[in-house]
Amino acid sequence: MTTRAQRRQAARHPEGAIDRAKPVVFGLIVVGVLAAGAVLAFGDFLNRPSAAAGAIDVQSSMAGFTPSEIRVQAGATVTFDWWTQDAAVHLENGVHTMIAPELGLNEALPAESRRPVTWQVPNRPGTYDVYCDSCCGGVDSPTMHGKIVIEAA
Ligand SMILES: [Cu+2]
Repeated sequence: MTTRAQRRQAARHPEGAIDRAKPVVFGLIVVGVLAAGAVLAFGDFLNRPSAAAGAIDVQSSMAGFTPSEIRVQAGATVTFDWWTQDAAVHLENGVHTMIAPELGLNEALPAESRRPVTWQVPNRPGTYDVYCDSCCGGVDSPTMHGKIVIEAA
């Protein structure tokens, strides 16, 4: 039997309400931690500035160029939206490179960065080799080679 005094005591010390709220608070903390983890994991992607209109997304990594085949129009001016997530410690001189001597390309990309590379495509349709010479065996490694296909305009 509950006395009036006991009910007053319960009103002043609502431990029961706190106990009931604990699972809810715990759930909110779990959701918050997961959300923070997702932001940390995917923040790089979310923060990537959007590429200039028409820019060609090119990633350099230990797996080479992605995409490994880049198609462009002869005589066009194109922009590569070039980026890497690799750390400097894995890269000679702290950069990936993009080298195609026949095409006048010889560019460098610092570790964990992105930069636009604007390139005047020669008016010479064909398939050309492009390679990175600053990681993973460089020009001697098949992995570090890509293709640039110049299509007749
Ligand atoms: Cu490289």
